[in-house]
Amino acid sequence: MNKIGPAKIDAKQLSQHILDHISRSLGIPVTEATAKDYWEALNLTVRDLGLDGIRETRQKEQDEKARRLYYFSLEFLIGRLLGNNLHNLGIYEKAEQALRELGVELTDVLEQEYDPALGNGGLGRLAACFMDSLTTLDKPAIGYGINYRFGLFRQSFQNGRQIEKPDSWREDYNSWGKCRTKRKQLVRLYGEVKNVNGRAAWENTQNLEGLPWDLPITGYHTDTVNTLRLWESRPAGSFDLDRFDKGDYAISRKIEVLANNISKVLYPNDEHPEGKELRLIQQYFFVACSLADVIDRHHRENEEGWDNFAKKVAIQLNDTHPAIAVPELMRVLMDENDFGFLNALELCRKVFAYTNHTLLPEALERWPQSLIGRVLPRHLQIIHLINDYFLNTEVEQQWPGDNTMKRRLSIVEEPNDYSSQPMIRMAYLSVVGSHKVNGVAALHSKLVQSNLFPEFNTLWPEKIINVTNGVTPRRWLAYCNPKLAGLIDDTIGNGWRKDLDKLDSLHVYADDPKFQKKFAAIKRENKEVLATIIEKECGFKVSADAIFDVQAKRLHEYKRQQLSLLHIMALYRRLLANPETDIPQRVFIFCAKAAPGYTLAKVIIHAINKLAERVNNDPRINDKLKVVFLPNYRVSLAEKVIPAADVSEQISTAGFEASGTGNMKLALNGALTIGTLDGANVEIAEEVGDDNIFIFGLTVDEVARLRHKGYNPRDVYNANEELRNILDWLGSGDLCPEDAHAFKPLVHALLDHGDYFLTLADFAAYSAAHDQIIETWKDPQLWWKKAIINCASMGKFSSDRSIKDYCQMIWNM
Ligand code: 26Q
Repeated sequence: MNKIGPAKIDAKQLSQHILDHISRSLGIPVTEATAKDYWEALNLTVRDLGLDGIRETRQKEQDEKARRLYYFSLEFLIGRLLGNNLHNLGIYEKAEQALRELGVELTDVLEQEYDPALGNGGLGRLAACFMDSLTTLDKPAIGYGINYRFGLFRQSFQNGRQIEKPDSWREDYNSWGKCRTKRKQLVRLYGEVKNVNGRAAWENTQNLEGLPWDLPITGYHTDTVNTLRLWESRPAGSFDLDRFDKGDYAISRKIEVLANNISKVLYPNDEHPEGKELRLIQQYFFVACSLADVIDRHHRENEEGWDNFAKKVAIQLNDTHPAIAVPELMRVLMDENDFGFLNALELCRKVFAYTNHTLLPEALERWPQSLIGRVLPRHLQIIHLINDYFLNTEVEQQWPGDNTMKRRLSIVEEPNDYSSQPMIRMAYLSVVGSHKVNGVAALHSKLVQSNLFPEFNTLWPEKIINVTNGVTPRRWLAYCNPKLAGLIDDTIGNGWRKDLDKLDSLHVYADDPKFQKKFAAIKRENKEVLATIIEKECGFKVSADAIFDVQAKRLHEYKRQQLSLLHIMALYRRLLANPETDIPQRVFIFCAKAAPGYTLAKVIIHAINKLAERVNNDPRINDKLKVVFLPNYRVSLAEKVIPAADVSEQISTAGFEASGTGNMKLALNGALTIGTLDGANVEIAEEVGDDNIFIFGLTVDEVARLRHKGYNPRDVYNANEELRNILDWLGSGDLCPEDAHAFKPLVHALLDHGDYFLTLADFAAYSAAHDQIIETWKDPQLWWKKAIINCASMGKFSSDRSIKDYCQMIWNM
């Protein structure tokens, strides 16, 4: 297509491009084009604009020679792209007009797009928000990840139980990304390390290749276009092997099968990540391709070669999933480029930084040493080199002769009660190989310093820092809630899209009855839209007059969906006991996928669904209470649920939720939070003020004290009659007569296995907080005032602010 920048393109030209793509790219007569075909044609048009933008951005960057950020992440939960891209490029209305002239509605066309589920949840979505912000702030950045053939499973329910189906999102998708065959990379696995003239040579490897797929990342009202480069694995074709040692080039059947499988499926975030060989290979595959690509590009763009590598390259490791990048860069430097060990380590420590997203000890990645030794023999050697230097020089200097400290800090964990073989601690490898380590909310970072890595924090007091997460206001307000965005534009102008602190000036309208009325009316319209979706998905009606209480996040015991379950059971019983009580109608809306192997999480889903069935069909409670479990939570569903929420449930056990980002999106859209002092809730409370949030439950310190004292859930059970009745009911089989034992594991976890997440301990406080919500709801002026204050106070939680923090404190950009 002829190059015309998005700013100058008009509706006529757009429709011409669409028609061209229908006949030439899709090869069908326009008369036969379906909505899906129009989507594809418009998407190709926008992709062309984006690819032009990438080229121009690269040229500009080369002229300016700035440092570039490379975001290494196994997940990018990007959501649907077309509508967002049209908005960013400022051609949404033009596209609307162009399609209308062709007799098609843009909104229908946008609904045709498959929502790619290339991530599990928060960590993956954060990566996507960060790409949006980097681009909007004109920061040179490339995101690197995997082009999975199957994203996170599709969820449905059968008799209330979760069913998983493969998410084959790329099938009949012609315009997804642009394959850059020229930039393919060779990846080696297995083999052995030989000493050739005093140099390590990794030989007899099994080889495959990585093909890059590029996706243009547009920013809001800027010409900058960044790249998301996702790798697909395939058997090695004809490759120029001169660059490599003469590895055995015969492609065995086994490596061919492996090569076809590496990028096949996204791993779900399991309760206990098992050391699966394919997952390790996946991690190495994408790291090896990405690093080689970074290095190739650097040498293309810089005559100085390695001399200014660290000045030009910043790599962010999104959790430990890409941690193998540390020994991989060491290997390239030492074995392929004549670097000595110390110089190589020094360079790594200038380039890498690591973000930690979890405090759950069992969620920290550890790989059996024997597995790494077999798959990546040279990397295991290098890990040992790093560890030896770290322990014998750096730790020794700080704690001379202290072997306990060396054992505690070792990257290699010796066999112990939990594992019979040495394990490689990927988090320690990441800390040792990086110049900065960050947590994702103030409280979390403090706990990373004091509980997770206290010795590292003593050794390197400047290394562990905080960068509080954020969300992009373009997708999570402007795009998903156009009516509220419009009201805000009309009231304070549209500058908030690029500077979310501007929302602050909405505070003066919090008490304004006219503004409140408009704000409330928009919320109601959004609730009507969601009610229609609920009816379609679940087959029953809910009233938009009810309080929409939303808990949307992955299912995990620490997030405590089971606490809501118990509370709703209590509400239902109270209603049955007093059917005439004058309380507002409530709809509890759950969205959550459980990892397929996480049995108890699935029991909780099953129990919520069975309770919903009972409550929703009981005429005695006069529709006062409804329970909805929307299947298959994903970005495009979040875009409908979040604008419609009145109440945001953020009720994790204090000290377990690193940050949360749904909490930010919901408050930004005017929901009031009921939450514990955990993760970013603490900072949300600081911003909105204690009067405008419903905080309840044990704090981190109280949790520690209670555990220390000895917590016995039976004591709570015995002391609280209502709770006793509920748990007995849950265990009785009454909610699930066809399988009376179905919920026993949950009751056991709560009563007999110590209630590790302190659900019962927080039950009464949670219930009391809900009572306050009810009281507030009864006073609409008060409610809408608080809702407006919530929205107005979210400036801090823009991912633009997060990215500026990273640029300043970590990336030096
Ligand atoms: C690990 C090994 C094997 C297979 C899968 C995994 C795996 C995959 C995904 C482990 C963890 C994840 C995802 C974690 C995650 O989403 N964490 C969330 O990150 C958000 C962004 O920082 C925080 O807001 C949340 O608090 C945190 O739970």
